[in-house]
Amino acid sequence: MTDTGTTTKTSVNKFEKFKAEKDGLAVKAEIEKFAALGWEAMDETDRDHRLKWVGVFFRPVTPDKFMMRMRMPNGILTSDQMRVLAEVLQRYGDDGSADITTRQNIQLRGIRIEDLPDIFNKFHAVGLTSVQSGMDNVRNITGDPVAGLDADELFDTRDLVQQIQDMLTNKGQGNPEFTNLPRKFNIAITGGRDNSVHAEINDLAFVPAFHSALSTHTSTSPDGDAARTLSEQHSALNFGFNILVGGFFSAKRCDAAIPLNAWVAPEDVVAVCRAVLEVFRDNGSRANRLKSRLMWLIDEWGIDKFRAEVEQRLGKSLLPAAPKDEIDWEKRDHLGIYKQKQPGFNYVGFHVPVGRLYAEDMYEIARLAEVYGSGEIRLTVEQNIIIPNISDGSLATFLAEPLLTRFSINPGALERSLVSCTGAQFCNFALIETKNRALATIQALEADLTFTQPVRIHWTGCPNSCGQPQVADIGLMGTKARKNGKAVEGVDIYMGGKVGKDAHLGTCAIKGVPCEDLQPVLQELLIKHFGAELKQEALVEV
Ligand code: SRM
Ligand code: SF4
Repeated sequence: MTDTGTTTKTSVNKFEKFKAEKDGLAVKAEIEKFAALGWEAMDETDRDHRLKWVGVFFRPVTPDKFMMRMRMPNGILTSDQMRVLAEVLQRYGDDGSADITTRQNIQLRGIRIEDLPDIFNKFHAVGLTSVQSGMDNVRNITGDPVAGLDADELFDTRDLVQQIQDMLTNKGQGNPEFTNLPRKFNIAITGGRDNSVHAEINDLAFVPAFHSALSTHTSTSPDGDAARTLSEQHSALNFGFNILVGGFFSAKRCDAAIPLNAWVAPEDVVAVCRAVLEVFRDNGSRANRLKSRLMWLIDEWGIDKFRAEVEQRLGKSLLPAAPKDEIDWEKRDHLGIYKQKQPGFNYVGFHVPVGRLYAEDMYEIARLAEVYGSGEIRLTVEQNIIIPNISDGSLATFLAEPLLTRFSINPGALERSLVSCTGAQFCNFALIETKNRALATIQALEADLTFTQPVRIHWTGCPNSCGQPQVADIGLMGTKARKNGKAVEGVDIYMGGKVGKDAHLGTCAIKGVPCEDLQPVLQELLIKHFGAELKQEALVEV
């Protein structure tokens, strides 16, 4: 699934070799040259790997059409930015499409290498960046999608997420300090109560927690007094974050993040991110890419040593974690109409089937955000969209907009929670086609069954788990199955994933179900475990 590039246990892998020869970010200065050369004449390592440092992904499935992965801090963009993304896609006609990703982000498809200089100029003009969004970099930083809108939130994460991105990317220009990590790295930060970001599946996550022990804490660091001063500035509230580390999915191993046993005030979050990344950058394994994610380093050192190294980089000791975090709500999906904390205003979440968008949809979303809201658009990790700041007075007209008949604010019980990775249409790791199959499957199930609750079904095309099957009620992971002695497209079925408060990962419950036999298997699981019932018409057919 994953090209490990491993040579021997002690030597560095092939990815490390090409990174040492030339830093990935170096391609930023060569875009004009690549555009003139064309994809076929380019150096293959630049094309297939280094271009990912500027968010440009060679797709072997469609070699002349690249994918571009943006950065959308906290999943927020403006209508102007959405329009520019639409404009880029529009020139590719039927070849151009976009996907909302499982990290609150947007990917564009159909991109031709000769257009890159123009595309980067357009991005720059509206403050968009795609830098450091692939390969051994920190991915899009996720935050609560209703940050600043939700009356029950404990902290508005928007500014912190932007600050972390600015630190990592030198305000979108690219930052060589963090362009050669041993492997990819995920960061999430939430100030809401429902763990909307899936904190547990990030290498580094910050979850809200009040600390009562600030006044009694004795710092052991040499400059403990300085630390105390900063923390005490915040002690009027004692609000901050407990830190989780090491969560990740990979083909070899999946683990939920574990507590660092550390609490941090909001003003120290950026410095903690920097410290953790420096420790990972300088100590993470560069031998075997299957064992390079942060958790492997934590395993090797133990959590106490890891924490001590982070504190050393930080230059002060961290307070112990608050005894309890404030994630005490079930996860919300934000679809529908909700009052904002700003009186007289609402946010409306609508469902984008499997996250797929086309240029005309994006223009329309930008228009709706401007006409009815403040021009702001938000994305969720469920691959859906929220338009905030719609006044009470304009809500009814907004809800009558034709786009909402396709992108429903109240979709069916399976449709509303459906998530899917890219799959075989564009991804060469895929073992199965996902997005179209995911939609067809739930449409057939919804036709035959009635539901009393939404059921979260996640599809992922291979064990890399981009579609997060382990967080789902029912997770479907592409595999090769056998039927009548032949290899056919199939899935392993995961069950038991729990999100929101007390989140935990699901595990594989049934292996190797051929996709063509999946429908009755899912129907049975939905009836047995999720209270679904056969409709009268379906009973008659049986
Ligand atoms: Fe992913 C690699 C798509 C979220 C784990 N992922 C890939 C590549 C780049 C492989 C490739 O070159 O084809 C896929 C690009 C396909 C394409 O054309 O779109 C890809 N990953 C995606 C997206 C688009 C899935 C989606 O449809 O939403 C998500 C983009 C997020 C973003 O905006 O940055 C995406 N990937 C994830 C997640 C979920 C998450 O972050 O919550 C995971 C599991 C969590 C994690 O990383 O711990 C994930 N992707 C992987 C892995 C396995 C990593 C590992 O340690 O082994 C790979 C393979 C690799 O890195 O070697 C991978
Ligand atoms: Fe591609 Fe999906 Fe596998 Fe990720 S999980 S690598 S998007 S097929």
